[in-house]
Amino acid sequence: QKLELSYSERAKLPNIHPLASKLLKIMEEKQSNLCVSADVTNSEELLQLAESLGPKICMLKTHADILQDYTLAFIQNMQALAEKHNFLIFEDRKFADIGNTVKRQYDGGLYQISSWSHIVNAHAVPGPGVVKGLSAVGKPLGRGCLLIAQMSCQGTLAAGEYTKAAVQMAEEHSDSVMGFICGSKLTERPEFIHMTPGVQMQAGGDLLGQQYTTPEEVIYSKASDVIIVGRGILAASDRVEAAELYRKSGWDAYRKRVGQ
Ligand code: 5FU
Repeated sequence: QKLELSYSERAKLPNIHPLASKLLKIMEEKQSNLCVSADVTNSEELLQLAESLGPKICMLKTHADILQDYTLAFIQNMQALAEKHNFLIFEDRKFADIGNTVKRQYDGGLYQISSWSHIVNAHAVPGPGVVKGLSAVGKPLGRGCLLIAQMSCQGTLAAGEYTKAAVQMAEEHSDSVMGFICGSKLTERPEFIHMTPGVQMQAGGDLLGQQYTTPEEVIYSKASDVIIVGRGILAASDRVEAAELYRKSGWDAYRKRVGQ
């Protein structure tokens, strides 16, 4: 069996996106391929999560538009915690409009996402314009973008030929696209980061079509790079303990995959 490059070897590849390189270094350093999906509605609670789980994660994923009390002051505290605990912030905004509109949604409005989020994602459905629009804002700021090539939910249309087209779009815009939201590894190019939502310790789902796979399955069997975990951690009675379980499970699966 041919063993894969480690996260730290990939971080040094000559053509890697700078932010992908930074992420891989953080992952190796913190021994964590865990991204927590901090889907809470109160900004104080979000800051507490970032403070307590910060040491265990490589990335924190937000949905700024589910917060009931979003302010730019709060987001500055969030940035400070990302610095302190060395993790990246990923606003799961799922941009999906023409280039000119996503550009304005990315740097404007109430949220001013480009000013604080290291990484954002986009649907491939508009075609390359969406990537170009995001890149016009994000590139000068050193930001990165993920394309949604697959989704975790039942009946998703992001499959088959659509997924292939999304991968091709990423490969043609690798100066701004650093990876994918996906269920499994989609390209042999080790510069791209694969990130997978729909992860819990036990396979299953929720009442609205979400489908769960385990960290071991995602990282070892499907060869993805990062597990994204929301309710698996948020609904636990001890969130720090739960995050540690996911971190360890994801990291053990990675070590098994690269033969370390
Ligand atoms: F692109 C996707 C996807 O395909 N599935 C997802 O679940 C994004 N997500 C997000 O990951 C979703 O919006 C939630 O924020 C998170 C999963 O949360 P869970 O509580 O672990 O199900």
